[in-house]
Amino acid sequence: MFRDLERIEREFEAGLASAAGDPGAIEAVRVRFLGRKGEMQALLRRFASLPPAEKPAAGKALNALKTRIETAVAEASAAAAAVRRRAEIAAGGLDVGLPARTPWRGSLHPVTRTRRELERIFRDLGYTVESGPEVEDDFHNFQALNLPPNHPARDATDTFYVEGGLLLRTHTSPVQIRTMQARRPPIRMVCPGRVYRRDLDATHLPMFHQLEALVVDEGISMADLKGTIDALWKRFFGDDVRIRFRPGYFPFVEPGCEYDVSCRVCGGRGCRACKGTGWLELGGAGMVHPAVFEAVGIDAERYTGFAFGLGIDRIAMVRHGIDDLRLLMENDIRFLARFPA
Ligand code: 2NM
Repeated sequence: MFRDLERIEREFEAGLASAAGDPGAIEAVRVRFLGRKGEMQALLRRFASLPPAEKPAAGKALNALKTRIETAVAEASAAAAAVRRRAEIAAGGLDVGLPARTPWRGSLHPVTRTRRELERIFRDLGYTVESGPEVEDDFHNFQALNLPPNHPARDATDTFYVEGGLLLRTHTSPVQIRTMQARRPPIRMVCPGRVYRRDLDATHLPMFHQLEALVVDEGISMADLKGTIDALWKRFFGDDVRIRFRPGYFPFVEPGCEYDVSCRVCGGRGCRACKGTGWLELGGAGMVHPAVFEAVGIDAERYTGFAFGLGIDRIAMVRHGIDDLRLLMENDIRFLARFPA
């Protein structure tokens, strides 16, 4: 028995030494000595049939050898694993420089970004940014803007009316009326905000975003209007943009016009975005009607002014190449995440 123990220990030491560094060979050594059909199991079976007097000493030696083998196998496995890991790193197979996953950051809505960009341009030009109520009265939304009592825009099929004879503003112009009532010229202001109309189809939503500009002072002319619109869109789209003005009618201006910018998608050659015309319609403009000044108590003999408007949602779509208005309102995070920062 004891001679066998010594022989097995020698064979184990020799086997483990030749397996060093090779995890597969070390496992084979473990199975050969500690496995169910291994050398130690064979010794244990023989131990059971020893005479009782020999058992204590033999058991002690058997346990010592088993512990010795288990410890040595564990150490050899750990050493082999460490050697292999160092070799993998040296070979470049394990990229310890791989960047961590970046955290989700969130971003501003394209309409918010466009509104802020426009506000920045107007602030730089010396304008104030004003706001006012979205639930308005008839005077500020229609009457002061020279819309007669029977004007179709006042119809309940076009305007949302709420309790108490109030309504949801159909443009941001009532903010300009309120500002002219509260302050004397010179006035240079813009008012961005939500407006509401009873529309719903592929190109119209019942709520959208407008920005209107108003300048009132002595000697303001149509030339100031054209120069300002030109400066705005050159700053927003770049110096290569071209602008054109067409006659247009709005009750609150005289003369009135609509204005277009050369298509940002095709450069003016004609494409789907501009319906082949090479021009994008951006808004209306004009010289403030004397009846508007009269409604707010500004002397129309002394002062003149210009005003113009634009749709922020439409500008955001042109700016970011978005082809469906509904994408701006669904707040689908997969869409919004495409506009970082
Ligand atoms: C537009 C187009 C033309 C406009 C005029 C006024 C006011 F209050 F001064 F009379 N506010 N907004 C105006 C003029 C708005 O947007 C299509």
